[in-house]
Amino acid sequence: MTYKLYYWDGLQGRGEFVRLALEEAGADYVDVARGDESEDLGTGAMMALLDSPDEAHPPFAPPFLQDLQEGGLIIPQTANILFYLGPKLGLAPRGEPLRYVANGLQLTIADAVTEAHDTHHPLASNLYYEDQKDAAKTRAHDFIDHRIPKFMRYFERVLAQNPAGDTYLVGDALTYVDLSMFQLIDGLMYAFPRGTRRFSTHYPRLVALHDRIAERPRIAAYLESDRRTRHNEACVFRHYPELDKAGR
Ligand SMILES: N[C@@H](CCC(=O)N[C@@H](CS)C(=O)NCC(=O)O)C(=O)O
Repeated sequence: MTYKLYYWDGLQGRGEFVRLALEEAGADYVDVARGDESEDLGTGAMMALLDSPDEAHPPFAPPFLQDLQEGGLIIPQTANILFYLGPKLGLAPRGEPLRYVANGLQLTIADAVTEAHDTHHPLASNLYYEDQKDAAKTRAHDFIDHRIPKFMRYFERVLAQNPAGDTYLVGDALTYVDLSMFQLIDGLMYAFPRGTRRFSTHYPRLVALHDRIAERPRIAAYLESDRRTRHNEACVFRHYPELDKAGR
């Protein structure tokens, strides 16, 4: 085994952005929290590492990755994990300059993910959704009316203006950023089916990219497998009908 991925069991969450890259590359990895306690896996093993007083570089929160080929080095933060894994998995742009462009896009995707999370937790992450429903509605409707269009118009423009053509977001070959864009669009479509109904009209290149990614043989097999947790209301992308509304 080469990599251990640490992320909460039972939801796609931010771990899914890393999982998609590992799956596309056919990497040798284990999803620690989903594993069996008898094999020193499971959520207990993840918590033990998070709280370990002996870990040289302790992570703050899942997801984090452990590279067993590098003495068990721990890499935290979704975008940073993908920046690290990209070249090793053949999913980074060729050449250093474009790797920073890819990282910039990945960080922008992370911003969009955080804003999607904040639609159902606008006041405090520690409060239940049920304790902040009114604010959530205001935040979600603003997200649908203003923030989703701003993010998606930008990503559509990135794809349209790619000097290497509009098949991939960066360069002329698949990168982890394309896989993450699939996940962002997939999550938004799940959470806000009404708000995203006109996506293919407004963002045709992005929707085509999403559909192409879903059809890649390893991704298609993964999406059908029981390794892909279904979208649910424990995730960053939650479908609460009362937060959804028609998009512009
Ligand atoms: N910026 C981090 C955010 C990590 C994060 O918020 N992880 C969540 C799960 S998706 C968590 O467990 N947070 C615990 C906490 O913030 O206390 C990333 O992109 O990886």
